[in-house]
Amino acid sequence: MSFQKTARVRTRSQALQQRAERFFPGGVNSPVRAFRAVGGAPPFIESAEGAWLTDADGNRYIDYFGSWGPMILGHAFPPVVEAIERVARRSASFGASTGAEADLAERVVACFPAIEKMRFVSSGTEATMSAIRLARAATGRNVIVKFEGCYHGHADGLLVKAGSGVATFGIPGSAGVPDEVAHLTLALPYNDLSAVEAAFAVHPGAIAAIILEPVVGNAGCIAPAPGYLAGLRALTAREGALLIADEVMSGFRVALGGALELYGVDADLVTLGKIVGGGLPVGVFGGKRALMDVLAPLGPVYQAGTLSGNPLAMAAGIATVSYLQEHADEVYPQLEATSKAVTEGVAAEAAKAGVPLTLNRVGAMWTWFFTPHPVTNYEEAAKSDTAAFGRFHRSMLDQGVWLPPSQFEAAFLSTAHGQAETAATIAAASEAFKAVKAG
Ligand code: KE4
Repeated sequence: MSFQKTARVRTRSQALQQRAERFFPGGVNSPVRAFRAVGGAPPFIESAEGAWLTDADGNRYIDYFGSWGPMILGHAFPPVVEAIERVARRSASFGASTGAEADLAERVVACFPAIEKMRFVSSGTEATMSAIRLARAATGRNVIVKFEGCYHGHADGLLVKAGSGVATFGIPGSAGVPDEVAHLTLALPYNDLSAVEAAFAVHPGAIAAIILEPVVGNAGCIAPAPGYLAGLRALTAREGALLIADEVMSGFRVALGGALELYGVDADLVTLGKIVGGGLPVGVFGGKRALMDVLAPLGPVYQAGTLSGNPLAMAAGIATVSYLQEHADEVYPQLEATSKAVTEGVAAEAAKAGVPLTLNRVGAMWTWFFTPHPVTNYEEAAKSDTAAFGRFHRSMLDQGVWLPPSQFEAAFLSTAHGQAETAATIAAASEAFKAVKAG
């Protein structure tokens, strides 16, 4: 497909933004879409196909956020479209069980051996919120440990920032989160096992679970240090706490079986989202059978959802996950090769331009941090030059390359991205680093 170089007119997007602001705070239904972290006005999308987005003014962009992860097979992937069309003719929702739920569940269990039983929900937030309720019921404990820079959706107890000391209780990370709720969450530095040891020492017998992104995407991309995940697994097993691997972003992306497969670690509970729904609303929480059978209607833990296991979402998820399973031997090496080529090609342009850049990548998720220093936790990520990232983002967007609109997000690509997109992206970056230098 042709790569547009002309200046971009976005008058229709601007009109749509003004209209949207009448109905939605900031004109958006999710804050990051407002481009507040990078400046400029967000284009409105009209359609997408493969690796390419088309906005309301007909401008085209190479897509490197892929609906924040789900579109690993590219936009409008024919088997997914056909599956949705086929099922939609039989009604969109029943509120009763269908065979399709177990059809997708069989595939999830095959990819994530840590999941023996599961529940479908309609978002990653519901998945993590439910997993935490389950962990508290199963352990009889209330304190949760999360890590700074990890995002697990917007449930109150997970919108918590670190307290003053490493093992002191968290403080609200959002207005509307009561101190009483925040005080049940500890926010610790990622990639630091000593901080977790200290938390267990200060709060013996009180910690129900540790929840983490096994590959962080929400601070920008940060990989687990060697031995970190295994260390968390050992500590939680020793202390009688549960380990919740939030693979909403990394699941099916960094490997078919997510980070758990990639790093060879186990978890008591796993949450999934994004790719498992193929672009439709699906979240999953699951784990060992004995843990999951505590859920209603079998046990005392209540959890429910009107559209849980929705037939259209199941169809899109089945089409996506079954394609990944059947073609894993070519899909993941291809994603790895394309990601390596484009991320290192752009990093080479930064070096030529004298722009400090640190590339963190795990498979087909990565971040170019605008800092010369290594980034192994959120504190180090936060030292990035976000203004420089903003200039980079705006220049790339104007050249037809749409990156996630925040330094603290991961970029993604799909099997639809190929050499043409890689070459165009590197060429655009060469120009964009001039804009970064110009300040
Ligand atoms: P949702 O409730 O947005 O479906 O999932 C929450 C969630 C849970 N866990 C992880 C690891 C996640 O990355 C997410 C959501 N990711 C963000 C992207 N950083 C979604 C984008 C948005 O908020 O609009």
